[in-house]
Amino acid sequence: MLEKVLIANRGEIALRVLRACKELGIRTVAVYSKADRDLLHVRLADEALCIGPASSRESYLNIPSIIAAAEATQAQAIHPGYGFLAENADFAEAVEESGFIFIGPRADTIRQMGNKVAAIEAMKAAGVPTVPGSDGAVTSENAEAMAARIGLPVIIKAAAGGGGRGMRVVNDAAAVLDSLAVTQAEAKAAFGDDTVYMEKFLQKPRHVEVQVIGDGAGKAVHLGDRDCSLQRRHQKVVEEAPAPGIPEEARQAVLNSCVRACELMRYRGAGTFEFLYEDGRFYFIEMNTRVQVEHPVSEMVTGIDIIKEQLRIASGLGLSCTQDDIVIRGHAIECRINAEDPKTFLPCPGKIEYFHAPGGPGIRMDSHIYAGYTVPPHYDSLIGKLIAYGPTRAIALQRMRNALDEIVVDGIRSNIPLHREQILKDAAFNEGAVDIHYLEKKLGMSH
Ligand code: MV4
Repeated sequence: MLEKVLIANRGEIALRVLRACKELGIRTVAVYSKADRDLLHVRLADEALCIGPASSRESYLNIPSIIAAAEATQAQAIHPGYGFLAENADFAEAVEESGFIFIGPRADTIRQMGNKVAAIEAMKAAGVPTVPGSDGAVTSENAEAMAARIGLPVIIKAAAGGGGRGMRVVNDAAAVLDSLAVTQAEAKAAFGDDTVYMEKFLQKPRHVEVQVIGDGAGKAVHLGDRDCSLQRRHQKVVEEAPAPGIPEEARQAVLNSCVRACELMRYRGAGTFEFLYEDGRFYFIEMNTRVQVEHPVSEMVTGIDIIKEQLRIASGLGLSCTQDDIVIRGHAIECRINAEDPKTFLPCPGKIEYFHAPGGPGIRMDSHIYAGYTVPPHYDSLIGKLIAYGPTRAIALQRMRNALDEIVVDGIRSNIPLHREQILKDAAFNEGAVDIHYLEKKLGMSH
């Protein structure tokens, strides 16, 4: 097993990684910005180094500073968490070239999945179902014919984009060339790459994703699926596992196709296949080569600690289990708790005067906050994740409602009222199976 790991992240995920390391007897190095001296994991780590000023660019995104910290502390491996440098292939490469282990996929895998055209190509070759589309880049020469073949509406997406950045829906044949030019120009400006591709635009899909773990040597397992359809402006708000109401045959087929794809690419570490699900069919859209915010719901229904698996794989110990050992049992729901105004959704940093964590059977709170902690204004507004597990979805939902009645975060505004008063009381959400537009439509109506 690894002996010392540097945690190149902050907030709840840094604490989550620290806890897994401590469980495995791995010593920890925290790196933090000047605005983050008071983070809980910084206090709990064996060693802590300041790597720069508050701005992410100069600290958590500063590759030379992070590698210098690993050298200074003689860490063996670097865990990138999510966000920041987690899916930066140049970082993964720099880490390994400096003689450290990157806790994640090989740099070439990250690079391939970062190019959405290459990712879709690899998935098609592996038998993962994809969206009917351009099968490669779209240009002004072929765009109109492509749109006609696929059928309107279509969506044009940047190959270097992802997560909702750099895409445009086209409803009208006369608008194809203009939309293409605008999307290409935006892609060039945002990513330095104007490659775009085209897909059939699905009007009311759900967002269903598959959690996988690969050993890097051709063995992989899935930990089931998650539904992440409740989102606002491409930010997930509530996630759950398993995705409700999916026919078992379609579910098994897509899960197995993801495992096959991982085995073909000798995928290493934790990853997520993102799908749109509509009318009983799955359509691959992109792959995330990191651990995700919502990984706890998959942990709760499988009993597998995904961070510990990442650490095992990076240690060369392989997976702790085979697919036959993994049973999806019960249901888990996660509410993302953000320091934001519940009406305007604007970030609300500031001092937490009082914090009471909810408890009871099946309740898990992954959070770095404590009474007296000041949420800095420089980073995203996630202050914790409340996870409810139960033997059934109905029980998980009721445990979540109870937990939302118990939790107290005083001193700053948060989206707890949104979860308690709007989402967990919503009839369609309680029935399971709302689409990706549902929350924005509901919020639009109540404003
Ligand atoms: C789509 C789509 C409809 N049809 N692709 C947005 C984020 C990025 N991961 C892909 N996205 C979408 N791709 C086709 N062919 C609708 C979306 C989309 C979306 C997807 C998942 C979760 C939330 C979303 C919100 C708006 C649009």
